[in-house]
Amino acid sequence: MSTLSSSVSPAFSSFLSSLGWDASRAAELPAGLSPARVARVDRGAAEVLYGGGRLQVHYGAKVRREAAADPVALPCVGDWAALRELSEGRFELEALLPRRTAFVRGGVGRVSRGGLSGDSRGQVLAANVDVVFVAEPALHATDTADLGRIERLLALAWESGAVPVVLLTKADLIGEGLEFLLREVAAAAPGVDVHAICSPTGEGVDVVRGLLEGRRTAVVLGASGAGKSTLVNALAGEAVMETQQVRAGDGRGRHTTVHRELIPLAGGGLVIDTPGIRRIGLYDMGEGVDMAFSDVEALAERCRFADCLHDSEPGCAVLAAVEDGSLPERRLESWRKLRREALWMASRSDARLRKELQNKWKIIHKEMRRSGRNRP
Ligand SMILES: Nc1nc2c(ncn2[C@@H]2O[C@H](COP(=O)(O)OP(=O)(O)O)[C@@H](O)[C@H]2O)c(=O)[nH]1
Ligand SMILES: [Mg+2]
Ligand SMILES: [Zn+2]
Repeated sequence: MSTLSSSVSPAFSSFLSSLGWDASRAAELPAGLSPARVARVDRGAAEVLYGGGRLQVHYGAKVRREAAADPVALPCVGDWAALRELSEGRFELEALLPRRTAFVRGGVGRVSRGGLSGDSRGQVLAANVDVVFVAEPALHATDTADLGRIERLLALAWESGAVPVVLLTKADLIGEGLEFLLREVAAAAPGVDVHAICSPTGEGVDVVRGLLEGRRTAVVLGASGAGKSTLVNALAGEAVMETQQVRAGDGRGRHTTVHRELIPLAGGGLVIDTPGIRRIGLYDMGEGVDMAFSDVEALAERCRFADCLHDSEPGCAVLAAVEDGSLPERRLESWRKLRREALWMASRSDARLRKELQNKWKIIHKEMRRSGRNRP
């Protein structure tokens, strides 16, 4: 269908492929539109990488309509966009190409009065990402809270369809405890590679760069001050992102990265820097939590009862593993917490779907009544 390969210059097409564009993408591009990749989003407009440069584009009517119905449809960093040229050099973002992966967090709408806050609406933090880097400073990565944050991000990362990798940043500040730390974090991240890095000296950065080979796209997630932007700069080989200066006085850092931003790396591959997010809720979960807790899932298969809740049932393999110390109790607690939240989110989105359906029928009935009245 697409005439892309025949209609664009070699320079344009090599620029596109450096952004991760390929033949299967070309087949998805609507005829007559041009491809661009969203580098950054600013209320109602996107900055896209296009034709070897950057371009500010506004959203077309269809994109605005779909985003009003569901914020997940809003263009987001990493998206592939189809642009329509309105007049010489002026473009509009007319459509998004299907997302291969999407990191979606939940509970970002209104805050409810109940114990758990947030509603069932989601927000896409990054799209078409191949690797999710979960950045955690080595200093305090064994705190229950920090391991819990890693597990939460891993569940969301697995759910996104991308491959998660844990990066223990600021490895220079930990000293001898590193081996112990790596084991501790690995136990909270079954099936996930864990690397220690020190971005200012470049230690471990080559390993990270290697994960982007083949023009892959990564997103770096983690708390504010985790060293995300410092890593991005080390990968880029120059200061593309502003990093935190420790304030004199209280010694605490301040927020510097405000926008999520896609950065093409000179050596190949792309990385998305993000601001630290304080609260990250689960969104509609399929396998995400199960994959982040594959160790618990594997144990559960050996429980006497297929519907074992691992509470106090006889013959429970999960409780037995906690008893003999092979499964940290903290991890079982964490699994319970995330399962509960996932179930709660599912019930919320069921309620939302019901409500949307009701509203739709209300509108249809209203229109039927109106057209009935108007009939001559
Ligand atoms: N000692 C040490 N400091 C680091 C390292 N990586 C980052 N930092 C410092 O940690 C602070 C926060 O880094 P920044 O990249 O801005 O964090 P971000 O909020 O996650 O983007 C800055 O003062 C960095 O210089 C590291 O590997 N070792
Ligand atoms: Mg930053
Ligand atoms: Zn059990």
